[in-house]
Amino acid sequence: MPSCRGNEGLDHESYETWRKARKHPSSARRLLLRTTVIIPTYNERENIEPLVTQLLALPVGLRVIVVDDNSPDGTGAIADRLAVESNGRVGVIHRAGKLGLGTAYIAGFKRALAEGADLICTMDADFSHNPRYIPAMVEKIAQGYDLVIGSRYVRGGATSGCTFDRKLLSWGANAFARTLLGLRAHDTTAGFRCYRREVLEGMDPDAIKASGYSFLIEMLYRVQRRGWRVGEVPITFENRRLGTSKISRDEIVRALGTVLRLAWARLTRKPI
Ligand SMILES: Nc1nc2c(ncn2[C@@H]2O[C@H](COP(=O)(O)OP(=O)(O)OP(=O)(O)O)[C@@H](O)[C@H]2O)c(=O)[nH]1
Ligand SMILES: [Mg+2]
Repeated sequence: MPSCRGNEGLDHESYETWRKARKHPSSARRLLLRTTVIIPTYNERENIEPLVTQLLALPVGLRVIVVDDNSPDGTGAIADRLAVESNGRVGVIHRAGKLGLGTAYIAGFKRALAEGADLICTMDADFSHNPRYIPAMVEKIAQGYDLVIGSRYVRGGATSGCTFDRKLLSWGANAFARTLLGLRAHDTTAGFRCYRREVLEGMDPDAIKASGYSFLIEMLYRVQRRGWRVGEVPITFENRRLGTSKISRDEIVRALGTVLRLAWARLTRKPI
């Protein structure tokens, strides 16, 4: 596809999305130009540079914010170097230690809002979430959605390279959260998301009690409760190839507790 020269990492569909957005200097284009991607990192030395490089190579003026929790493997120093080399397109938030995924997102949200981003995306550093899906997610926002999830569980979505146990855990967590909380989205635990600025502005992120992975479920629940429109774009989720997973048994138990707490609030119509 010669017309894709210089757009390495974009598949045909994503490229077409971008091309259309460029032809029509409409809301999609404006959003693509005002998008910040937040990447929380803890020990992602092998992944952070290729990921940031691919994001910056997308033919959209993305900004990237890495939120690093003083990774012992030196991820934060690599991110600092990328920031220097990026001509202001990469920012880094350094935190003192491993403070959890939820508060890492919150720190990134606050920075992105303060910088004036219109669209704030989040993704994992380990290539489970491929940057090539971002144009399609942004396009969906431009169609009128307020939160778009890169989803494994809608038609056209898939997982690749995951063990049976991992698939079962993910499927079980989703079924549990959807049933108890009445969530309409299919991939409720996905960290690959794009939020319209107004969604985050209307939310007090510090009020979110859940930390770690269950933050994602609580966030989605609050977004749906406030009546925002949630859409999903199919993605193939690829299991991490480099580095190690940070999911622990404690995180899983905490996520279970979060769903039960929110389900109780829903049952008793307590405002959250
Ligand atoms: N800043 C920060 N980032 C974190 C923390 N825990 C995990 N992360 C990052 O959050 C993202 C998701 O973590 P992963 O370990 O990939 O967890 P996962 O994707 O749910 O699990 P795997 O599929 O097994 O990799 C990655 O980019 C991690 O580096 C944390 O405490 N602080
Ligand atoms: Mg991962």
